[in-house]
Amino acid sequence: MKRFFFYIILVSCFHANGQGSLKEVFLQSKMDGELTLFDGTEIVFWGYGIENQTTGMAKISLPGPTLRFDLGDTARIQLRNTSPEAHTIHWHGLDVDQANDGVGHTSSNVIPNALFTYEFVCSEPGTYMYHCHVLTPLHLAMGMYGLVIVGGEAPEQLYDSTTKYTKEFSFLFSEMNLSWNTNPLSPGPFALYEADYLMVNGMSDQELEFSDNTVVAGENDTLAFRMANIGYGSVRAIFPPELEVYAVASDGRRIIPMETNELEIFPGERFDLIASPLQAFEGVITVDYIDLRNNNLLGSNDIPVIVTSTVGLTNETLSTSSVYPNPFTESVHIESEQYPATIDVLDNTGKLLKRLTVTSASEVDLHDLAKGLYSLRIGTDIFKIFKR
Ligand SMILES: [Cu+2]
Repeated sequence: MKRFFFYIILVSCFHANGQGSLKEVFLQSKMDGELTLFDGTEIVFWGYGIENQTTGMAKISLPGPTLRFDLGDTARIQLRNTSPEAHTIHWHGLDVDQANDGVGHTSSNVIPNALFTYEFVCSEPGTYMYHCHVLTPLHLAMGMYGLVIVGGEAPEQLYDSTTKYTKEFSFLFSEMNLSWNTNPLSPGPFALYEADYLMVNGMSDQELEFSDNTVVAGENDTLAFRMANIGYGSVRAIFPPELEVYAVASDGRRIIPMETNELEIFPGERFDLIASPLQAFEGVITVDYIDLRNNNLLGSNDIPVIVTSTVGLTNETLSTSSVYPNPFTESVHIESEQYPATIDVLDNTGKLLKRLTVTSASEVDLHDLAKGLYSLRIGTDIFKIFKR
């Protein structure tokens, strides 16, 4: 009897693709988002948020939460529509069947107060998107989108062992039309759409500086960039010369690795990239937004890139001082070659912010510093440190 049940379980596992597990996500669609843009403009947005299973509440974000699955997982997404209009989730680029595809007029609209369950097997690694497919131009521009990531064959692999990385960064490019967001119930002709705000993960301009979207890495790291464009214009990512960048996949499928320093990403496209720093440096990935109706440059965003030197952190023959973790959030652990040691904390312009003396290896509290890049001077050693 026992053996019989074991057999049944085995069969049902294989049915769900053999290796993966069931991963459930509880989302709500709502139309009550409020956001202050980088220039102080206040807007309303619509979107998706994770439903708290204790309180039943959800708070939506722009973009929506990134949904992450392992290869082979069965993804089960429960969408509860707590807004006054119908919505769906379309799984952009994922291999799902018609009933789960979230195109309102060919599968199912999720009407107000309804709960709809989407289910599919994550059969291919890669970077995908999700968005509402009801009155798509408007609902999408109002903020109803997010990223879906399906992990590779093993952790820290985009696809397989040829696409290993040590740090991963995701960038979802989008736009926002101010008049639609101010007056979404009478947006006017869709053809008159204008991209007034250009975004990276929902942020623009100076918001990107020292945000969680900053690329912070050591010079020995291998970086994975997942880039996706959900805007109506195309996006051109221009990489700093100190990064060697290869596109390894397009739209969730492997391509012959292509070295790139400027990558154009059209609406709906995704690219997976592997980047290796050639040296320690500070620079930016410039993102240009292009209006496809006339090829005009609409504007740009800069994603900061800070690659710190690992000399002194790992190579004990060069220095016996060390500072970790880097990046840090509250405090850093400091070890010096000799004690007592004077430690200077300098800002990015070289201005002395703090001086302290330690008599042994110490945990130094730096919680009062703002997010950003600093220098730590310990004797003759200088460390670039980054506060998240
Ligand atoms: Cu919608």
